[in-house]
Amino acid sequence: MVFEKTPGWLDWYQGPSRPRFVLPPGSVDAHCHVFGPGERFPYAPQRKYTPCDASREQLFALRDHLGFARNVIVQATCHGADNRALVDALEHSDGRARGVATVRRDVSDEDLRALHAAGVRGVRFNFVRRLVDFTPRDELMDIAARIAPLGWHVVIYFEAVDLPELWDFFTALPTTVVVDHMGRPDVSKPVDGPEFELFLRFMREHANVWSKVSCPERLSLSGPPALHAEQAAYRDVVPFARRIVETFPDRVLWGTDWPHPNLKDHMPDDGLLVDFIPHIAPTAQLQRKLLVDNPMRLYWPELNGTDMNPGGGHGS
Ligand code: 0GY
Repeated sequence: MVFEKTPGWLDWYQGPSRPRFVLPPGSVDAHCHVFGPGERFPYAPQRKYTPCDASREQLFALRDHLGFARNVIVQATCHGADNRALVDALEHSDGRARGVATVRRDVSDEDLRALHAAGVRGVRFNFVRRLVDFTPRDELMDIAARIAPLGWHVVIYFEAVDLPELWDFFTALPTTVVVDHMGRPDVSKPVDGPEFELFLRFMREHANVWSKVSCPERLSLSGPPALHAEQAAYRDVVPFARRIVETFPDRVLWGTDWPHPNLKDHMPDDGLLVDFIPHIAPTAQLQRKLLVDNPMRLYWPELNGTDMNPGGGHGS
């Protein structure tokens, strides 16, 4: 089937620069996607956008170019609860990718076991209104109860203004809970203001809550500087991400978000995104936790204590 991408949609950045920041050996890109290709893995009828194709081969080439060792591939809404593209990518990753799927309440135990065998370790619940239709909370809670015994976690995606309304649901989840993109703070508001303080309280009071300190390109109002200028790219996001990394160093993850769905004004150079990392995780110890120790603990716990670098990364 041939799909026309949503008008205004920007293609992902061709020929990304090589980052100046050298990733620690064994680093994990813990938030990225595959899209289709639509001809093989059709986009879901209920999708809110049609992306450009972004294949597993292209994702793995980016992984190697940037110096990552592994990927965590997150099911995007354009594929609905059809996880075939995700599973295909996991199965062709030589064990170097794990996944976060989307499932419905009627998923069978056999389906869950097959997803687990392919490398899925979590489900994603999306509350961003422009991306999904409403799913009743009791349905989501049933799913969480089904996946908890597998040792999986729940990834949640929401916008900061919706946290008060979602608080009770989130804090009742029985698993580790991973927040996408810091709960999308409004970075025009103060980092010490009540909105971001609520997010910090969410993490402080609930030790099962983790955060991805990702997507500065989505959150920034200041945008990127000229390529590799000394000034940090997306500098208005730095205080928010850095606060989370320094306060909760053992519960943070980082990812490129390649191929960057739904960006219409500006498409980031993924090399420049990697160069953002030392601004939010300024020490080697914080960088290692963010990029290696934390994602490995969550997604590859069985490799704990072994050589975690499978040959990828500049440090290999
Ligand atoms: C992201 C962000 C977005 C899209 C999705 O699943 C999705 O469609 O997550 C967005 O539009 O903000 O993390 O990929």
